[in-house]
Amino acid sequence: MAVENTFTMVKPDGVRRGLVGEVISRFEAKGLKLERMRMLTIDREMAERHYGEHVGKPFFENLVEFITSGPVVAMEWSGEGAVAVCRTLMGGTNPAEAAPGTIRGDFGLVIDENIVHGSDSPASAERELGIFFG
Ligand code: IDP
Ligand code: MG
Repeated sequence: MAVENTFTMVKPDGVRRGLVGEVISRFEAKGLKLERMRMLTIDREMAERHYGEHVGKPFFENLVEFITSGPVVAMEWSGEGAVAVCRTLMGGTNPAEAAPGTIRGDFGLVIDENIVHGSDSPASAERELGIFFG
């Protein structure tokens, strides 16, 4: 395993609920290093770029509506195997099924509002870091 950089984001529901500190604390406690952080509100064009793989899926319109509904906190983290480690700490996509002890498992209930985003591969991380920090 090598040192990787990955992209994560506290989504608008997580910001609204005051979970930014909780998410950062969990990543920091694991030993990951916060490299860059930025608060912004995503517009439709940026949402379509970020979620390009989901264009045309039945939930896509809802997803764009949701992700543009308020500010997000975008972050870059580094560490050994950071991409997979962040995904593990986040838990499964559907919070109703995500394991207790994970961010989604502990704080979420429905798939539409699952608190955090994390890149799913080093290639996605590079692409997404380019969108948010390029
Ligand atoms: P991930 O966030 O765990 O990587 P993806 O499959 O990449 O999951 O989906 C991106 C986001 O789209 C999810 O985090 C969730 O917010 C939303 N999403 C995915 N599948 C569904 C669905 O079946 N219904 C509603 N929203 C969904
Ligand atoms: Mg994904």
